[in-house]
Amino acid sequence: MPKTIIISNRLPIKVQRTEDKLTYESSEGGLATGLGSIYKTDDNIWIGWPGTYFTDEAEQQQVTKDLAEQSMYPVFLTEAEIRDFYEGFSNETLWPTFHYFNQYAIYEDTFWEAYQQVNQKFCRAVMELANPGDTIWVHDYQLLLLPNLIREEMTESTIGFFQHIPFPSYEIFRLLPWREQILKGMLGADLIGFHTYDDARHFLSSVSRIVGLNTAQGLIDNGYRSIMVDAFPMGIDDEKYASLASSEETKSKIEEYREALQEQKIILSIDRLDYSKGIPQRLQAFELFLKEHPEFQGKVTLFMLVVPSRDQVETYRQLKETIDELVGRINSSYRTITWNPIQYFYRSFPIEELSALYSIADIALVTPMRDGMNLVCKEYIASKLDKKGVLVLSEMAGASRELADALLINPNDLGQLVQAIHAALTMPEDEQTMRMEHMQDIVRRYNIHHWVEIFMNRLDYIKVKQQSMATQ
Ligand code: GDG
Repeated sequence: MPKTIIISNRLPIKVQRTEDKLTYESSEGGLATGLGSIYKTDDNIWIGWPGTYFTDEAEQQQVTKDLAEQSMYPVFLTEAEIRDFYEGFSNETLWPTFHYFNQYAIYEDTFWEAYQQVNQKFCRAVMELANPGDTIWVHDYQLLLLPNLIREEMTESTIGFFQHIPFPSYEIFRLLPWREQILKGMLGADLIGFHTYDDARHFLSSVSRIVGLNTAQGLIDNGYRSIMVDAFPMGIDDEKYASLASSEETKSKIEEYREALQEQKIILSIDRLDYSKGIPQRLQAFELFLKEHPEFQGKVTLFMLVVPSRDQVETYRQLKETIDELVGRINSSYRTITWNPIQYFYRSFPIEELSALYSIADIALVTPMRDGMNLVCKEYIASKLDKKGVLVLSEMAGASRELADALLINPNDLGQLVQAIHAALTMPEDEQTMRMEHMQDIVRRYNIHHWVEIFMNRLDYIKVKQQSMATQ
């Protein structure tokens, strides 16, 4: 029976070696939840890196055997591969370029070599498992070459590709020395999906200008196949966040926080440490807000969670320093004996505490400079059981295309951000409810299960279309 093979850089599980024992901890990420309905059924399987280095052959065999019971198949990567392929080409070349921070991009041949080799390694893993007739779904920017590598081995296969981060405009993308190889790698797929129409449009423009193919109406004709390009805005598991918000554990956390915070209005900000997230700009806007609206001093607290990430890399280390300094400056200028304007945490939180923070936050401040989608804002909406609360959202996040009832801002416009914070804090409750209900409707309707279903249906559709075109 034909099966579906999901491939991403990381498996939805973390395998760890503690002393001489192996432990397996599932990841509860949105993608894992959505694709769970696929890879956990029939003979379907998920291929990816298990998150730890395994060099011993017996150990590799043990991990492979254990993971097979959970429908997963590991690709073992070495420390050098993670350094050059993942931290190097993926995160220091592609990530900055695709988020319009090309001044941070490193163009390094050894990174590119490793990127090609690891994509080939993933291809070999696919070849060990794939049969003609299987459906293959490749995820994200670490594996841009994989669709075509698979196509060269199995010409007739059905391949979908989804990119979770933005696709930049042609003027930015063409700065990459390996732009043509990257596009040709992606074009091995039959269906190429992005979060927004703008990302899809930028991709088509690069294909037409760099590869010289016809891209009319979102269909690319490469002479052999029609390749479809479209937007598939990813959703979340809304029911999970709603039921977490009403769980006993979350409720007791809410009580604890409420008691500590008394009547304070809460503004919530949650990101991984990254320059694309606009954290310093957000802090500057909050500082300006306190200055321009002194009546809110002592009455509002910014809860800022920054999840540690890549802080050994120079750009990230500097960003962390900038944030530390800004928080220190604002808190020392405005704090009183009984009030601290910013509660700053540089660590990650258990999901129940996250849920409690979503529940009590009067405002979610989601202001990235650039973001593929941004799931935090959707999780905030799904957690609002009382339908109160305001979302302030950057126009530069993919989610802004769907969530028109948020207060949309340009993260570079500090004045506008200050106004939005003020408007959110003073918004009448009935307006909050009306906006929240509209947004909850969207988050519910276009949830993660809908996303998976619509992508898979479209992949079937393009294969049928290709066949009917071939017989014409
Ligand atoms: C890529 C794209 C796109 C955060 N802090 C904690 C915590 N989180 C969880 C959130 C949320 C996730 O991490 C972050 O969501 P993102 O949307 O930023 O997703 P990424 O996977 O980082 O990024 C992005 C996404 O792919 C999906 O296509 O939206 O644009 O960059 O789920 O809840 N979770 C816990 N503790 C924390 O402290 N437990």
